[in-house]
Amino acid sequence: MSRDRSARSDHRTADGTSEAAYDRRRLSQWLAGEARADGVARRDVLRLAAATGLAATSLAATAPTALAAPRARAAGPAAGIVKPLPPERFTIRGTNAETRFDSLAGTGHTTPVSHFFVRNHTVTPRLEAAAWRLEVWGDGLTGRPRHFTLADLKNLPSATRTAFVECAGNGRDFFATQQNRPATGTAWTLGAIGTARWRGVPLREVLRRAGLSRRAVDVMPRGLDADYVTADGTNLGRVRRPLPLAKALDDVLLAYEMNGEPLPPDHGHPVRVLVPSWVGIASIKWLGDIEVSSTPLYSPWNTDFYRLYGAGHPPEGSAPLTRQTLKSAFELPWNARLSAGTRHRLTGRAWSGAGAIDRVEVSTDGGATWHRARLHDTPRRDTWTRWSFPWRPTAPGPTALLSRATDTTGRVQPETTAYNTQGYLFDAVVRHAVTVE
Ligand SMILES: Nc1nc2c(c(=O)[nH]1)N[C@H]1C(S)=C(S)[C@@H](COP(=O)(O)O)O[C@H]1N2
Ligand SMILES: [Mo]
Repeated sequence: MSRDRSARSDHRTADGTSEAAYDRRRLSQWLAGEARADGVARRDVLRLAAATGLAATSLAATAPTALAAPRARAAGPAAGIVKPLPPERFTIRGTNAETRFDSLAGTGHTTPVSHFFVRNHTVTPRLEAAAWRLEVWGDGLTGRPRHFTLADLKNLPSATRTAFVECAGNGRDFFATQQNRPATGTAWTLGAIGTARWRGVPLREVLRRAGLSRRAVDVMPRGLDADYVTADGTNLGRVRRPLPLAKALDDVLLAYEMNGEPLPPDHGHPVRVLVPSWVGIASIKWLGDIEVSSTPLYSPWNTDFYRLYGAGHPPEGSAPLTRQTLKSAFELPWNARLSAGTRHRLTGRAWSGAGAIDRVEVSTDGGATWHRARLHDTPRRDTWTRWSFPWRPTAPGPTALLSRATDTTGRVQPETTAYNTQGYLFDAVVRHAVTVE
């Protein structure tokens, strides 16, 4: 009991540091037979534990060498996405669709569904809202499993939040193109992000009504889309990832509306989880059930995936990723052609998972000098801030435009991002290629 309480208070702030401490506790409990890791290879948890120094060193011999991210089996371009994906708005990447940043110019602060990126491990399932039920179950409840219809959820107190959903791998392609070290996974540029107004019921309201026990420590939402099978044929089961109880009780929504409309099929109809400021994988779509557990939980999405591996990171990988990093982007096509001698209004967006945007600077001379961009939104946490910068190019030829964001916690976009094998959390300044003519 005291262990459960300390686990809870330790990650009360639900940030990366306390998740690291909590993760050690998860691992030691697993070693003591007190945590469950269904669907995760025993050797993978042993490897984490061994490298963290929690298990006998001989276990380190089980460390696998290949941690390549599995790729979804794509049956064709964007197979399985329901909404239209016109090429002027989207770049198709396997089962996923990346938003073209230039298509966001003039769309307003929130991203219309018509422009919002889609990240699907398999395909968008077609679910009937009327037949849908949420099951909340597990030994972290005081009683039996509870079921909620969509009408039940809508009868509970609702909350609305403007928040981005951003894939942890957003910007991954720049590990290859700017840092000469490709990482495994979808080669996103900067468009694996969108911001919407989400309306739904706070997860804590649902957990309380389901009978949350004082012993609960982890909450695992799971999607109703098909099992995820890796390229080498391993079935990892349905997409799911545990959330520490502290975060689940904080600002997490079970969202049924996106930008004032019922959630569309590709974004989780009828109900998705929305975990503000955290990596996109936490925001489970097509929610089917939530396990509430009195013992720590694992899934492949917090062991093999969504940790940082590689030189510069601990051998056991980082703690599971939580908050998103800091980025900024121009709303310009790649290799945009801009006429010399004309005043152009460059526009873009900047965002951080740690706080609000404090300032954005632009360099038009390769990073030698920086100038403040004008901000067009009141910067707020969990969402992005639009900015603009006037530029009158003179010399014709190819060049690069750079933007650099700083957030209210003092984080600044660096020149390079330390490599990690799966290409997560790219945060370096991007050199956006343009041609002046
Ligand atoms: N059930 C389920 N939830 C999921 C996924 C998925 O494939 N299945 N993908 C996750 C990932 S990796 C991301 S980045 C976001 C993407 O949300 P979006 O498609 O609405 O943009 O959903 C997350 N939730
Ligand atoms: Mo993602």
